[in-house]
Amino acid sequence: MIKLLQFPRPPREWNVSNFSAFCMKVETYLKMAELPYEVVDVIDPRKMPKGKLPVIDDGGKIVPDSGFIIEHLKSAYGDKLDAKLSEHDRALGHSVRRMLEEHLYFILLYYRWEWEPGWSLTKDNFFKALPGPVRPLVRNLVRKSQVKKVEESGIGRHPQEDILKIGYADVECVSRLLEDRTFLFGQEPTSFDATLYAFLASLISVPVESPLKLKTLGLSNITAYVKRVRDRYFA
Ligand SMILES: N[C@@H](CCC(=O)N[C@@H](CS)C(=O)NCC(=O)O)C(=O)O
Repeated sequence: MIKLLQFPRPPREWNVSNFSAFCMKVETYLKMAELPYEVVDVIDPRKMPKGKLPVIDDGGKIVPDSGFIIEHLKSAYGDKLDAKLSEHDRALGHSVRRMLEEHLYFILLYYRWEWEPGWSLTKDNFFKALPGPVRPLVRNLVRKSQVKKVEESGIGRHPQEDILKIGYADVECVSRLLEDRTFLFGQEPTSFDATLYAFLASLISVPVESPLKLKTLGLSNITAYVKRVRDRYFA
């Protein structure tokens, strides 16, 4: 059976299957594609081939990176989710995916690791699987490295009101593209919905009450979409 290596699950009140949107993306894809899998908890991503999670172990074949994982799953088990997509929709899906994974991602990191109210929740919840004595040291080191990523991405150089503005522009763009459809491209999910759900839920379902979350909750098609995917695949 496919093994999905990911961070240990967050507490129930986080309302998401993983702290990491990339891990959620792969798990959502596996569910949408109806591929059986089991989860393996990994505490230290530095031991992974690319130093990051998620990774899958598919019968001994180790595949890191959510994008390459989905490519592998498509070629090994067929591509029923995306088979009917037009070239135009594939290109559009690709652009949306990149916007969320390579841009909105750093804004989510900012609100969880740098913004103090978010950090106080991350600090108390993300490190629970670590043995007590090493916890304070590790969490400070990890925070430092996450904040460095936010700064180096350029997001952390903006004042807070601009971070909200920049993040909301992404979410509003998704809302306009989604309109009132069930999934991004119609009645049935595609692999792009795995990314969309993972990043939107990571923003609005978790208890980090960021200004971006509060503003996004005003977009009714986004909140309905997140609820719909969650009810269908993670009930
Ligand atoms: N491009 C990768 C990104 C994965 C990623 O950034 N994972 C983060 C968690 S959200 C991670 O493992 N970070 C650990 C680190 O950078 O030390 C993918 O699509 O899987």
